Order: sequence, then structure tokens, then C-alpha cells
Amino acid sequence: MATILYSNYSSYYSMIARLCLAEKQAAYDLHDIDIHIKLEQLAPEYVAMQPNMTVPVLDCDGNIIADSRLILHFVNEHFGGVDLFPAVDAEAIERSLELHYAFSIEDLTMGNALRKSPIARIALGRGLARASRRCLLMMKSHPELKDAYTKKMALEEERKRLILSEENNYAQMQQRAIDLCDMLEAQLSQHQYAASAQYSLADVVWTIFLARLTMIKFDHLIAERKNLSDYWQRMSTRKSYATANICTKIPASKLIQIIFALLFRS
Ligand SMILES: N[C@@H](CCC(=O)N[C@@H](CS)C(=O)NCC(=O)O)C(=O)O
Repeated sequence: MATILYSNYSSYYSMIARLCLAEKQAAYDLHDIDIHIKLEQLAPEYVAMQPNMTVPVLDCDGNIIADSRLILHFVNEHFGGVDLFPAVDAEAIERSLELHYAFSIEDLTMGNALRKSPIARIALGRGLARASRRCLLMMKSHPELKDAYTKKMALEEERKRLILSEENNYAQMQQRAIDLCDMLEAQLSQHQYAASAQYSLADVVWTIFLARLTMIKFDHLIAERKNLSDYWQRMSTRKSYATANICTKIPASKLIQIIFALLFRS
């Protein structure tokens, strides 16, 4: 089976795909997509494969799966190893996935970054404008992709409203992150894993959620909950966690390059 994962090192949803592939011990080629500096997700060849212009995308023998939640199920079904979605727990796992995917981790991450630094706020604003400019440019040279680029530009506007405007949703996102930690703590008081007594697809996504809380220095939400901190300890020391190269800190040199690109690149 020829398998390629289009992914970005620090991208939340890419990490979900990488962790799932690692749990199933799947062999695959990793294609890094630079979504911050080169904006490779907006390149016409990529848009033809993923019109939403996001990572991850899994190409399995030409079968394109362009969303992390679909990738979870595809990888579980098509690769060997332990079943991460056993029928007996399917309902509980799906419920857990639903809660996870209803939360906008991007709004929390970005909202947090721009509150920590005025430079991040300016960089984010310019970054969104830069992506829209690139879409306009691409639309002219590739009119056949006009609809996809138009949709992406509308999404960038929506991001501005949710993250940067006066009526931003940061307070709600903070509260929802707390609620999700409470939910996990309660679940973990009943069984060893997030949705059941076995490691499942739910644990893949919640591990990445906790990794992101750690990255944005919300790790007190983990530390102050006994079951959750024990769970994080167990999940972050699994072999798959290292194999999947999970990011809890963007190296300073990379962060400076990204901020510089957002501020000054056309
Ligand atoms: N629903 C998608 C969301 C993917 C997503 O938002 N990916 C982000 C990175 S974590 C991305 O590609 N951002 C680049 C962009 O929006 O231009 C999934 O689960 O795969």
C-alpha cells in the first residue's frame, strides 16, 4: 500500500493523523506542507486535492482522505494492529470524538497567542490578510479554482471576526477548554482511557488536545486534575507519541521565522 501523509509539524489536526498512524504502526511517507511561511496549502495542485486548503490529507493508493476525523476511521479500518474503534465501545468513542471536534482549538490557540504579545496580534492580522491576497492572486491564474479560493477568503474573514474582533470568542473558548477537562476527568474516574477501558480513537484526539494545552501553557488545567494528569503522563509516554513527533513547543527560531513571514512577506 503506497501511503502519503501531507502534514505540518505543529498542526493540531496533522498530529492527530500522525498519532493514529503511529498507533497502528503504519508505514507511510510524510510530506511536509508549510502552511505558515510558504502557504503551500494554497498552491493550486494542493487545492485540487484538498479544496478546503488544510492539512492533514492522507493519500492511500490514490484514495484521498482530506479530514483528520475521516483519517482516524480510514486508518483504523485499513491498517493492521489493535482495533481502535471496537463495536462494543463505538457509541462512547463516537460521542467523545463529537465533543472533541465541536471545539475550535484554533480559536483558543490564536486567541491565547495574541493576548500574550502585541506582535503576535499584528502578525496574525497581517497573516490572515496575506492569505487572502494569495487567494486573490491564485484565483486570477487558476479561474477553475475560483470557488475554493472565494470560500477560503470568506473563512479568513470569519477567523478575523472570531479571533481578532471586539466580539471575539476567547472567553467562551477558555471556558469550554475547562469544561472539556472536567468531562475527561469524570470519564477517567470510570475507566482508564478517555471513552472506555481500552485505548481507542478517542485517546488519539484527547492526547493531542492535552499536548496543545501544554503548548499554550494551559497545563495547569491538567496538573490540577488527578485522573487527567495521570492520563497525560501515560499518553505522552506511549511509544506512538514519540514516533508521531508530537509538538508541545515550537522552536524559538521557527517561531521567529513564522512571525517575520506573517509581518513582512507578500
Ligand atoms: N477539519 C479539518 C481541519 C484541518 C485544519 O484546520 N488544519 C489546519 C492546521 S491544524 C490548517 O491546515 N490550516 C491552514 C489554513 O487554514 O490555511 C481536519 O480535521 O482535518
